[in-house]
Amino acid sequence: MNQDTIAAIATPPGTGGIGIIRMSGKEAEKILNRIFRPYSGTMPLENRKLTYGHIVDGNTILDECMAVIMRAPGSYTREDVAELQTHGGIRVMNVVLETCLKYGARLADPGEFTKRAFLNGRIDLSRAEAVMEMISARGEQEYRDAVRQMEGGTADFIRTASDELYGLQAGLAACIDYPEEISDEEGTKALIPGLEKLISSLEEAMDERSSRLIHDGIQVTLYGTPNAGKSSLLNALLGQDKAIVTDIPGTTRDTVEGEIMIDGIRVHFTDTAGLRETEDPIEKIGVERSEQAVRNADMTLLVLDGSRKLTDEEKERIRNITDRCTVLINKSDIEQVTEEKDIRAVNPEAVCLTVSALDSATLKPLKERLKEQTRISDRMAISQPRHIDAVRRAVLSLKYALATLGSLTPDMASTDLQAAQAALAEVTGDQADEKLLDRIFSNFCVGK
Ligand SMILES: Nc1nc2c(ncn2[C@@H]2O[C@H](COP(=O)(O)OP(=O)(O)O)[C@@H](O)[C@H]2O)c(=O)[nH]1
Ligand SMILES: [Mg+2]
Repeated sequence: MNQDTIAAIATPPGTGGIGIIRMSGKEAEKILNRIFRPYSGTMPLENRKLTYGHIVDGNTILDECMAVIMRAPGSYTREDVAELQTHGGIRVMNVVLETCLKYGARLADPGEFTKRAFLNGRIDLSRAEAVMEMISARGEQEYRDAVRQMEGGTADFIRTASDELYGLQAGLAACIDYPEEISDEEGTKALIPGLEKLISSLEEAMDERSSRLIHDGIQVTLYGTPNAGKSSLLNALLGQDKAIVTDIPGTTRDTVEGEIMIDGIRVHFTDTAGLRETEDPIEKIGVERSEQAVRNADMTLLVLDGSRKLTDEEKERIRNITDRCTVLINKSDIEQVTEEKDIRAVNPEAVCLTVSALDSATLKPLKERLKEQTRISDRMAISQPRHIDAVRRAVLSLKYALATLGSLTPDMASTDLQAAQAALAEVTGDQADEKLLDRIFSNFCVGK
């Protein structure tokens, strides 16, 4: 149990209708009683009941407010928690916070309330991380993942796996302890099917691709010759005029970015400076950035002007496309000189779509293609990069155990099963050192 009492402004910095100042710890109620005067005059406050009154420092009124005390263990942190709902002004919230500090609270570290909830056993580590994911979630899928994890989806899965593993460990221990009753060979053989099943269920549950999609979305880069219509396509895809469009080649000198949601996944577009030889030093840097954006993309769109013939440079680019690339033949609304067959003649593998930045209906097949890229697995129980890393280490140890069970003595496998168990425990925080906790909670915002 922590001894000191922490305080922080829990609402976002800025002005709003209401601002919440929160305290947690042994002194929370004592401090609250010093600075809060209920209109009814009745003290102490009723547990978990919102009460109207004034915040005061001695005889000075600081604000009108609503206050609540949630006594341990029935609170977010399992400690005494006091919350003050003041007016949501920057100055008033700071004055109230300073008054809490003056009477004995200490300013909370980022994530410290949630850290206490974890340390006091109210939530496991994966749920604590879900709180942060919930706060930072921007996409629908990320938000849903946070809900799933907050409701214990990850913790339940890990604890079930861990129980199965304990079963296997017990079986193995029996072989080691009673060699005269169970022969090594018999005993270890019996464990193999369970071990294999556990490995495949863990492997199935972690899906790195879906995890990345949920948290990072996908990066799509438009590239190609100047004037092909990249910026126009970006604007059409975003449904807003983000990039400047002119008929002067070299208009886009820096990368321009924008984001849309497809099925709850963030699709992040980067429009680039057209790729061409140039003496202009600024445009040169733009071209270098374009090349970098192409390298970093999950998916690239090579934009060609269908009303012109392909240049040698473009043919070279078509030859060099990767399987992440879709070729867009743009300007289908005017007379076409270059068509799909011309692209295929250069590279039979090329995936082509004919589009017009001026006609959003032609972008439908492109959006369908993007949609395919954003599909995520619905069987995923492990979705956080940190959890995936731990589960992968667990699987590795289980595979070592499987290999040793066949050939070496049971003692060797036993060490590997223990290592797997420890890796699983990192996810729920049943085994977590201070360093790991600091790393996780320092990413939180203050007041949560
Ligand atoms: N007719 C037609 N003109 C287009 C289309 N897309 C772009 N343009 C025109 O082509 C020129 C260059 O467009 P821009 O988007 O700036 O090309 P970028 O250099 O590749 O970014 C502008 O005059 C646009 O209006 C299209 O689909 N159809
Ligand atoms: Mg442009």
